Amino acid sequence: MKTTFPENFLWGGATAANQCEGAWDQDGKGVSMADIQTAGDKTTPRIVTPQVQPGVFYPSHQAIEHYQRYEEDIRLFAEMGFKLYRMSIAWTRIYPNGDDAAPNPAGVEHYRKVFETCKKYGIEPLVTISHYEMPYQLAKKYNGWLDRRCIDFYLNYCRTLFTEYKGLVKYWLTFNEINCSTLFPGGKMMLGVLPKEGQQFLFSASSGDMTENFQGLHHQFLASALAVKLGHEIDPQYQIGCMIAGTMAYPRTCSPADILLAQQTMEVGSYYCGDVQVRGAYPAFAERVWQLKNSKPVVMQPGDAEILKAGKVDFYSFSYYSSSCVSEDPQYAKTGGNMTFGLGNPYIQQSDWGWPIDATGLRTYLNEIYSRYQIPVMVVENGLGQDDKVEADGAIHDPYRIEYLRAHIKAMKAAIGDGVDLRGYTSWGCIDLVSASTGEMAKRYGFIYVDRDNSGNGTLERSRKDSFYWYKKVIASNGEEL
Ligand code: BGP
Repeated sequence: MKTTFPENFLWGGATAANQCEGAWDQDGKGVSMADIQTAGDKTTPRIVTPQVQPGVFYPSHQAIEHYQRYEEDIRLFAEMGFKLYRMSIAWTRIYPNGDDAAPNPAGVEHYRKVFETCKKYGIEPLVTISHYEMPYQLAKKYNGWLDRRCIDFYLNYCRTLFTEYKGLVKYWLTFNEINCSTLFPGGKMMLGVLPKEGQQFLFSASSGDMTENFQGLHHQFLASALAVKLGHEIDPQYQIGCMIAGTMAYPRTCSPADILLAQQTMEVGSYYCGDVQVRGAYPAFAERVWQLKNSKPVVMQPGDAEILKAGKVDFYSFSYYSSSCVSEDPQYAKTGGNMTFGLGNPYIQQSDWGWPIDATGLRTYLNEIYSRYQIPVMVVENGLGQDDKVEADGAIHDPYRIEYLRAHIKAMKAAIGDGVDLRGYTSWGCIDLVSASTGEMAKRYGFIYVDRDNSGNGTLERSRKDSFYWYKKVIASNGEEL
């Protein structure tokens, strides 16, 4: 039994453009869906404003200025020994409105420089093509992914990326956490749908009509499949993956009803999207999912099934933070937990932001996925969001983060021992950045501290946390020194 990481294992870290770049309106960039989201916190939800409003603080607008400081940041990643840097391209830097006739040359050049810098430091980029930041104009003019025309706009964008960065990039992900729109009605915001005047998308609302969610998602599936096909035509070396928000659903009790519910939760949460993107067809249980999730059946056009079949991904990637419990028993349904993570689990602890911490669940999930799909797997997000304290001497001691990551890396190692073909690991927010769910800076994931607070104050100076030196050792020893 193998219990070590493979020799060429891809260690690294992950970011997303809208959470780190800033420079939201520079060098021809258009407004994205992320640019109209206000800051929230643990208890205050982020608000999506109908357009960019003067005097409102939007955390993505400056973020941590990775746009200006990418060189310094990549140098720090290299110092830790990164082999892989997962990052995303802001669609609105390449096509500011989404439906422009030609790409924006300044945007194209920017990412070329970023990739060249990665190359200089021996880091392979892993590029998310769309990470929660659809061009605002596509939302406004077309209602986002509810309109099939967005497939063509997305493919134009992909064609530009695949052609311009041939030789500089090998790994691509078509959509970040594509399954999020299946989870709750407000997930349609991830599909580029704007709330109607005076309305808000509530991520805590678990009921409501989901027909638009599933239809918009169908269009993304088609776009993803066509992108995979196109990418392989442009460069057969390209490795193009799906990206799913992965979470293990456990039955809260051993009642058969709870076992069934846990299975169905996994189907909605992971396998519905995974099956389409990996196997190239909707699963047999699709109709039950639509029924369960209060959606009318997805409308397919002639030829759609063939498109899905011809665009199967090369590898399965996912984010993993937590597991959740589900139960039919109203006794548990009433207690603890939130919508996203289901019911509380008495066997596991939660983070300061209420996210359950369950490293064993990562091993279980890896085994589930690999035995189902039998294609290479990558963990492309994982980490602990927690605030850090800067000591008087400038040191930042973050043993809690090291403990979290150590446990999850051990779980991956065990999964490799189980036989899982795991190729890479990019921990989330390798440098502190804006939180997607709350818009805060205080929810820090980084090995690198960034001096900036929730209201946008700070020097933006970077400093190394204890976890920086720890992760460097982990990489240098290929996961042996934990
Ligand atoms: C994932 C997103 C990331 C990231 C991460 C952590 O769902 O793909 O963009 O932000 O979650 O979440 P948060 O920033 O809300 O703590």
